[in-house]
Amino acid sequence: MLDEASAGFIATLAESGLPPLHELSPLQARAAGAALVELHGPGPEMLRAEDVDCGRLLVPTERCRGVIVYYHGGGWVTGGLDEFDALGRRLAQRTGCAVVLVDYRLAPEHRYPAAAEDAWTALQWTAANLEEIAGRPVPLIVAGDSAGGCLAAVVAQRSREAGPEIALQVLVYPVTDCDLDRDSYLEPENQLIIGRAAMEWFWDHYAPDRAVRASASPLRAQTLAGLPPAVVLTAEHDVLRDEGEAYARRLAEDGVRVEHRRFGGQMHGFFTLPGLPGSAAALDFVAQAIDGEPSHFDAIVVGAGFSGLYALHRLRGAGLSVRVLEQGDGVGGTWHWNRYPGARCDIESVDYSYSFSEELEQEWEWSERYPAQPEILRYLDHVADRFDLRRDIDLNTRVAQARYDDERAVWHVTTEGGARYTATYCVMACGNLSTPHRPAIEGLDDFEGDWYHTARWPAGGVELAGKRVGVIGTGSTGIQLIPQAAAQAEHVHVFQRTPNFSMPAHNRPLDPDLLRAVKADYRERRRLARESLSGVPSSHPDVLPQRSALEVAPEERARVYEHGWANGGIGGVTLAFNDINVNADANGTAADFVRDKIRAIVRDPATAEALCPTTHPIGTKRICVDTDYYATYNRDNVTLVDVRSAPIVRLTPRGIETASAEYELDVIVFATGFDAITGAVLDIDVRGRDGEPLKKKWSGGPRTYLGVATAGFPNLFLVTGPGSPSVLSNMVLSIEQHVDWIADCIGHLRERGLDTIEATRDAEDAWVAHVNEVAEATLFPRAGSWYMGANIPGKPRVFMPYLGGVGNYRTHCEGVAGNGYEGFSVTAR
Ligand code: N01
Repeated sequence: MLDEASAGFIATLAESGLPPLHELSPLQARAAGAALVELHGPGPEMLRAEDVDCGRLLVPTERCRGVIVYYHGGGWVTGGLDEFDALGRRLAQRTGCAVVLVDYRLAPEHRYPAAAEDAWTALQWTAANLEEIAGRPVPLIVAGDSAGGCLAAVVAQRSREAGPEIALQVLVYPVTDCDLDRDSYLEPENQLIIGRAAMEWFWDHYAPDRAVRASASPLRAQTLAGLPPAVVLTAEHDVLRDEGEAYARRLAEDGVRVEHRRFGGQMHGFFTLPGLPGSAAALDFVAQAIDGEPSHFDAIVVGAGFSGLYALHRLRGAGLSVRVLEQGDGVGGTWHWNRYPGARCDIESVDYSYSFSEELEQEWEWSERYPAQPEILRYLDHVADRFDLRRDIDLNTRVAQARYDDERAVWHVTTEGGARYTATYCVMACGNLSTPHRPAIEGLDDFEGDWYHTARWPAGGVELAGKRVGVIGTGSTGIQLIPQAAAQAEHVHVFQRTPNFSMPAHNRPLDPDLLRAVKADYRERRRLARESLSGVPSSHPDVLPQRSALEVAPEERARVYEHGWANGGIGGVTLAFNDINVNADANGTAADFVRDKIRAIVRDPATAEALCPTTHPIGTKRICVDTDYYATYNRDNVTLVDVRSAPIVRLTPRGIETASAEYELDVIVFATGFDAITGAVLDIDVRGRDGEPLKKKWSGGPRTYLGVATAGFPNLFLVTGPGSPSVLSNMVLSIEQHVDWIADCIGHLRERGLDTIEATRDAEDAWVAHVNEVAEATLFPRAGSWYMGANIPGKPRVFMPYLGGVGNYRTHCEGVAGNGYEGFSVTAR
C-alpha cells in the first residue's frame, strides 16, 4: 500500500486536474514536469553552482569525496537542469560529492541515440575535469533516475571497455528494458505518476522502434560481468519496478557487487520529491553506499512471516530502528511460499491469529474453521498495511551472512546481493519450515515434464487438469494436496514411502454467531491458550482428560475416540486420554482406532493396508489433518505406489522409475518437506564470538538456552528456535510469546545502559539436558521424524522442539526474565 505522504501527494495531483502525461504534447509535458518540481522550492546553498559545457556543476560547501555524473529522469522527453537543480544540490550536500547535472538532448526532437551520446560526452568531460572539480583525485560515480538511470547504466557498460573507471553506478528506479509487459506494468496499483501508457509514450518519442539494443535497453547486454559495483533502488508501486530488479539480479548473477533495496509504500518519482519521507531515506541509502558504510539499525530482523512482522511492530514500537530482510517478494513467510492446492492451516483460524491488537482481533473476519492459505496471506498483508510495516521491510533480500564483531559489539549482516548492514541486535525470524527439502533423486534434469516443490509453488498456480501427475510425499502437505490434485488431474500416482496418520478436518464456514461469541470473549480464550499445552484453548490443563486410555473399558474408549474423530482436528484422538504420548500400549489403542477408520474408508483392502501406518506410534510424527484424503483412494484416477518395497530409482525423461516399474507423468510434485527448525538459520553463515560458525557449534545438533539464544552469540535472538515449543504448538501464539520476551529483554538492556546479553554455557547445557529429558519421557523419539532431523540425510538426530507445553514454558521464561535474566550474562562497555 502506498504510504500516507505519497497517497496525499497523488490526491493533490488528482485535484489539480492535470491530464495524464501521454495525453499531452512533449512541450506541455515539460511544462507540467517543471511545475511539479517547483512545488518543492530550491535546494541547499552550494560552494559552486555554475553551468558547464555538459550541464551544471554543483560543488558542496564542506568536502568533496567524489564526483557524481547525474542523468535526470523524464523519459528522455522532459526534465532539465532547472527542474533537477534542487535534487542535485540535495544529493551533493548529503553525499559530500560534487554533482554534474547533465543537460542531454531530449526526444522527440532528438531521438535515440542522442541522449546516450550526450551522456557519454558528459562522462568524458567529468573524467577530464575530475581533479579540478574536487581538488584531488576522487572516485567517479554515475547516477540517474528513471530514464536517467537507463543512461547511467548505458554509460557504465560503455566505459567497461573504453574507460574511464567508474567507482559506483547508482540506478534509481532505472529503465532497463523496452519490454512493457512485465508484471509491474500490469498491476493497476502501480499506475502512479507514470503508468504503462506514459512509458509507451516515452519510448515512442525516444526510440519508436523500441531499440532492443543494450545501448537503450541495458538489460539486453550479453553479460554484465566486469561492470562497476551498483546500487539499485526500486519503488514498490512503480511500473519500472520489475525491470530495475531484473537488472539488479542480472548484475549479481554476473558477479557484480550490487546493493538493491525496494522501497516499500513508495511510487515512481519519490526520489526526486523532497516532501516525501521516502525521498530522504533513499538519499541516506545512496549516501551510505557511496561512503562504503553499511546502514546501521538497532535491530535487523531476518524474515517477514508471522514472526518478522510482529518483531518489527513490537521493536519499532519500543523506539528501535528496525530493518526486516526478507528473501521473498512479499510478506507472509511460509504462507507466501506454500501456495499449493489445498494448503490450509490445521489450527483453528480464531486461534491461529495475532492477539497483540484487540482492534485487529475484532475487525478481521475469518471465514472458515481452518483458514486456507490465501486467506492467511490476505490477513498478513492486511497486518503489514494496517501497522504500516512495509516501509521497514526489504523484500527480495536474502541474508547470506551474519557475523558478530566482538570489538564493536555489533552484528554485520550481508545479503546475497552484497548489501551490508550493521545492527546491535539480530533477530532470526526465519521460520521453522522455510527451507524446502528436495531429495537428491537422479535424473531430474532428464525429466521432460514439469516439476514443482510444494513450498515453492508458483503464485499463478499450476494447470493440473488433464495431466498425469505424480506426487512424492505423504506428509501434511501431500495429504492436503492429493485430493485436490485428484479432482483436476487425469490421473494421480502417489509415491508413498511411509504412511502417516491423518485426522479429518471437518472444515466448515465459520458460523457468524460462533465468531461473535469468540470475539466477545477473546481475552479469556487467549488466556486459556497461553496456559495450555499446545497453544490452543482445547489443550488447557483444566479441560484435558485426566484418564488413561488403559483404565477405561474398550467400549468407553471406542466411544471417546469416535467422539474425537467426529470432532476432527489434530488432537482429536491423541489428546483423548492423558497417556497416548507416553505409554506405548495406550498409544496402540489410538493407532488401532485410526487404522480401523482407514480400513473402513478405503474400499480396496490392499490399498487400505498400505495406507495404515505401522512404523511409528501415533502422534510422534506430526498428525496430518485432511479433507477426504483416504476416500480419494476410492477414485479410479488415483493409484498408490509403495516406494518402500520398490524404491524410486531415478527420474526418466518420461516420469518416475521405481525398482519395479516406470510411471509416465506430465507433472511431478515434490511434497517432500523441509530441513526443519534449524534449516533456515543454518542456511545463513552465522558467526558468533571469535568468528565461531553456528554450523560448527550445532554440528552435533542445535544447542540453545530456552530456544531463544545460544551461548557465544551475543545479542542474537531466535524466534521459536530449537528447544522451544515451536512446531509442537500454535505457532502464532509461540511467536508472540517469543517476540514479546525478546522485546522486553532488549528494553531491559536499554533501560540499564547495557550493551550485550548472552546465554551462559551452563544455562544452555542445563536447558538442553532438560529438553532431552522431557522428550525421553515420551514416545516421540521413537519415530524417525523431522522433529528429530531424520528426514535430512546427515542431519544430527536430536529431538528439537520442547515438549514441556507452552504454559509451563511461558512461566519458565517469565521466571528467567523476572530473576534479572537468569542464565544470561550481560555487559556494559
Ligand atoms: O513434509 P513431511 P510436509 N522418496 O516431511 C516423503 C507442516 N505443515 O511438507 O516419511 C519418497 O512431513 C516423506 O516420506 P518418509 C506440518 O508441521 C502443516 O508434508 O520420509 N518419499 C514424507 O512422506 C508438517 O508436519 C500443514 O518416508 C520421500 C514426505 O515426503 C510439516 O509442515 C500443512 C522422499 C515429507 O513429509 C512438513 O510437512 C502442510 C523420497 N526420497 C505442512 N523424501 C498444516 O497446517 C521425502 N519423502 C495442515
